[in-house]
Amino acid sequence: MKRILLIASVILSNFLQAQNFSLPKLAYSYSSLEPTIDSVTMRIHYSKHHQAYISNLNKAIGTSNTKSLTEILNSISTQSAVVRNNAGGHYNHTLFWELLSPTPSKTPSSELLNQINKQYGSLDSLQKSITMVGTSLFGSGWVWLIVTPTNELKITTTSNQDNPLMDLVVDKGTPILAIDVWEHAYYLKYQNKRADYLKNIWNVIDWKAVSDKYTSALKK
Ligand code: MN3
Repeated sequence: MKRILLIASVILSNFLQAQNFSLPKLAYSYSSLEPTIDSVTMRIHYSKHHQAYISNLNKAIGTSNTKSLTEILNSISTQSAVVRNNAGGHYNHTLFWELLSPTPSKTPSSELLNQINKQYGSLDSLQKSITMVGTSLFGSGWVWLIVTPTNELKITTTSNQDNPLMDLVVDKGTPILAIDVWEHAYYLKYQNKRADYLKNIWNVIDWKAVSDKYTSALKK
């Protein structure tokens, strides 16, 4: 009987620990986004910065956490600053990696393109607006394209590692495009020239990935 209880408690504790977080696999190599994003930046950004957010998040939430990352973000106002920074850091980077590709599709789905044309005139003008907004964001943060609760597109920014899923941000919605504008994302190659990084990043943004996120955001 004792043995059965022990086995049951081990199984249960493994189940409860299932919500500790780990680094997602990259779908490409560190060097494959060259020359837009250099290999050293990719390696440090992914294996050091992103890993640090995950390690700090796991440490802060403890082994008894059963909430998903989205659940944590949706109620982030009830969490500590450490959880806010690191849960945001984990979510934001996971999304960012998924949107980059060495062989990106350069055209959105017709569904997304129609909405872009309706609201921004053209894909080119949307990209220019995102570049401009990201360039003028003061300090460290992210520029987003989100789907609002009324299914409109909106370009927004957040500071530090905040994101549009957090209950305490002004512009809430489902992110379909995320661009990291922290200096660690571009400084080795672009130094202080954030605008050049943002102009070039479109070379590796995969509009197929953005479009897929748009379709699932609409279903929510
Ligand atoms: Mn980063």
